[in-house]
Amino acid sequence: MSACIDAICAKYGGSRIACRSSSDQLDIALVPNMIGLFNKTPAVLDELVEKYPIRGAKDEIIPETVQWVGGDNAALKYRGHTLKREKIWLQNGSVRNGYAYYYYTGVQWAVVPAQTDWAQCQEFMPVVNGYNAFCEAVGAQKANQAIITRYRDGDHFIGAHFDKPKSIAPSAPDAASLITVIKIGPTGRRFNLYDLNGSVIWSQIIEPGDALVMTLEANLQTKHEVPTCADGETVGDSGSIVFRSISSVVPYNMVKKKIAMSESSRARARARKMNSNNLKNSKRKKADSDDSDDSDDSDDRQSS
Ligand SMILES: O=C(O)CCC(=O)C(=O)O
Repeated sequence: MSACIDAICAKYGGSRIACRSSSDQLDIALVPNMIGLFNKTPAVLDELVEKYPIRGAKDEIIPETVQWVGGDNAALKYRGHTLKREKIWLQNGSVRNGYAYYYYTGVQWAVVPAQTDWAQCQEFMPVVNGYNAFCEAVGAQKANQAIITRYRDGDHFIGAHFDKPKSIAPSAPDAASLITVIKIGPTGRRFNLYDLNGSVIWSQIIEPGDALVMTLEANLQTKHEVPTCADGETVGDSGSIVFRSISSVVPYNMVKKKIAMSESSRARARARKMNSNNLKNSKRKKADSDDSDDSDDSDDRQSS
């Protein structure tokens, strides 16, 4: 059991989540009104929505600026599919010193420059400073990256997954690595936790301002999800801030190179596809013209 999660429960009124089937306690806690500890309210989502532009389907991501990226932006799409959510990426320090790179399934290099220094997002700084003071108080590693997600309505969701450990610092004996989800916006949303066999461990609406805190290791023993809402249920804007301690830093110029490489391999794939379509079309045309030559012949024969 994590001493850090114990400290969170003791100092901040958190309650540990138990496994439904075995009643084993997990290193996951629900903390009431975490956002209030940082002298902010869930309305921070509205502030961010009002202030920062959204890069939609046809928009370019502008490096080193705070911006929302829409789920229909080519850089955020997952294997060509629109994602039903929008995101802002922030990190500790200038990206010129490297990007704190959080690896997740389907991440594209093209979206990495959407991340920028959280010092450029003034309305967010009380949350960052408060959260890192909280980490110090409970024996956790400080966060160096935050992802803000907006779910505009009940159709927006994130499917069941665990955060991949590849680029997240592991917990140390005296410093837990936490993944902290703080709910923001005017509306609460259901949050599901599953065991790795897919059985529900916990399913509850997390109210705006409350937080779900888990160690990296507890995250790996479970899956979490923000499901779509039931038919007919009206649900307004909701969002989350997820803090992580990222261990992988990718140099600024390396990200540029990776983007150039993936663009050129995409261009090569497009050219290959076009060539093969052209070849198919010219074969089809040739076959058609051979057929029509035949039919002309037969017509000729019939008319003669
Ligand atoms: O928005 C949430 O509540 C969860 C977000 C999440 O699971 C993720 O970003 O990996």
